[in-house]
Amino acid sequence: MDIVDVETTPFEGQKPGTSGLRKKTKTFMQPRYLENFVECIWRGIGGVEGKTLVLGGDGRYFGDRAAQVILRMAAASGARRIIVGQGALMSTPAASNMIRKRQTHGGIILSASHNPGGPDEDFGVKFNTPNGGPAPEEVTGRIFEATKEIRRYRILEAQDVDLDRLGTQRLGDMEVEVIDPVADYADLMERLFDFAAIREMISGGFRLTFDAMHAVTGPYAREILENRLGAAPGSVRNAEPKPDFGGGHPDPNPIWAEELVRAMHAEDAPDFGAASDGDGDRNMIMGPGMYVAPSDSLAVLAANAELAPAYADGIRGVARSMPTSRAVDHVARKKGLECFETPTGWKFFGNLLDEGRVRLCGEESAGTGSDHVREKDGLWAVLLWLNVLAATGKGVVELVHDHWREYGRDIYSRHDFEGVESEKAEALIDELRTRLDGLAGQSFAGRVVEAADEFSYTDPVDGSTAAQQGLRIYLEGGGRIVLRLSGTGTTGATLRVYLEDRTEEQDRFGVDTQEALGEVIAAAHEIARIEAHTGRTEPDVRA
Ligand code: VG1
Ligand code: CO
Repeated sequence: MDIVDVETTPFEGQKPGTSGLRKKTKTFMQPRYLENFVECIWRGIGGVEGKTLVLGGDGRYFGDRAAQVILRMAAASGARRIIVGQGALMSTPAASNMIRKRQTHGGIILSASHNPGGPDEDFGVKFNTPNGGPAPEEVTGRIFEATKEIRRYRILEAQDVDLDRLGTQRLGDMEVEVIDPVADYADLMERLFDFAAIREMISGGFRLTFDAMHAVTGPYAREILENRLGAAPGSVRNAEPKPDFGGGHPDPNPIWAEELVRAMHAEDAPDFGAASDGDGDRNMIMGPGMYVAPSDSLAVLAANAELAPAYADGIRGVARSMPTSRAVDHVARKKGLECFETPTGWKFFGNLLDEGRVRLCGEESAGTGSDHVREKDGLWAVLLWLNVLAATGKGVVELVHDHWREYGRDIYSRHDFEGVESEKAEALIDELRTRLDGLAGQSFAGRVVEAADEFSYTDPVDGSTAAQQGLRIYLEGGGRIVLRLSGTGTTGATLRVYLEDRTEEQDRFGVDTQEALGEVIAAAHEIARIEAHTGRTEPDVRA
């Protein structure tokens, strides 16, 4: 087996976004594109010689090929060992767990998460650091700098490694350890939660359905929900990971998880419904006839986490991304917990979790997690919900309504305008930025602006800063509008408009979210001049 140095030239735009480098699959499949980026990961982390890394992915098209390339490149650059999930599969939270458990130097996850997969869709590469979390901006910055200068990379000429065969093989001087990607993760879940109580609830007739959306969580959910917790066979739907996710978007929101939504609105709806995304780090929670907004889910979990064994001694503090609703803040205030507001993206929770300042975190985009790993974790959220339901004996709807009665309701929705021309989306943000200072006191669609600013963040642990993280407009009466551009898309720009209003009136708890937010939505359109800039009047997704 020969090590070859291949000459290359830089590709433009290999800048990791909110969560890794995401591009069209065909972009990644161009000769040298993936190789350049991987070589730059090695350079960004100070080389890979003698190191042990974890490698996994969400099973999307090209993941198996990319895994072979990464193995040959790691072997050529002197890595000691790669721990890889069988079939190159491993969910993002399971990879985070494996990185921590085996005390490796980090890991690579091949995923574009909730983006669709296939030759004409998206692919992605994420690097996670030794704490199991997404690389912070300092590291991704070094990787990006390297992509601008790269002139050669190193790769081994060799046959494919058999990634279906469990056990350790050699590739050149490197060890490739193929592991069952599910077992360790399932064991971890069993240590965190009261499986006996959940099993008893299920055997007592509690029915659940979990939609894996043909993505990576299928095998995990089958093992945990059906095998270990006794849910009826078939409770996990779309459980077979497919390279194109069965043609769908593996994004657990009411638009893309429509099959689950239908099941949960049927007359004989199960007691609990959930879905997860491509790489298994997101969750959507439903009760019979009810979609639980992720921001509410975070607040409900923060209020009840102590009911699960892992959190019985308290959760110390909580953190939410800035656009996430302030529902969890009310819980924190009442329980005397520290509460942090961070920029979008899980990497910003890492330091707070490492320092033990917070134990629970969440994002409005259906990501919830804790200090058990350093990624958001879809099945973890499902299991914490089940643990809380088992411990309280309440149903989902009752639990949420009780929560609103105690803490008030933060009515919340996110509107996405997808595929907007980048220049137009940027112009909208730039223009609004210049008007922010003058907004206070003005009235739009009947709502008065109380304050407006642009969010920037200083990490309380290491003092690093992140500027321009979204425009915030606070309305009198507790409403809020946030605007930012997505950092995970691959075509044009996605404008995200986050809408929120607050009510403590019990008779408004049952109202339809979009209806209740009518004024705030109208104010957002007026303030940001969405139609004038983008030509759009309606969003593509209301989450
Ligand atoms: C989106 C979400 C963000 C999430 C990120 C990665 O980012 O808004 O909350 O952390 O995706 O999630 P953006 O920049 O498009 O708004 V995942 O499940 O892709 O790892
Ligand atoms: Co994801």
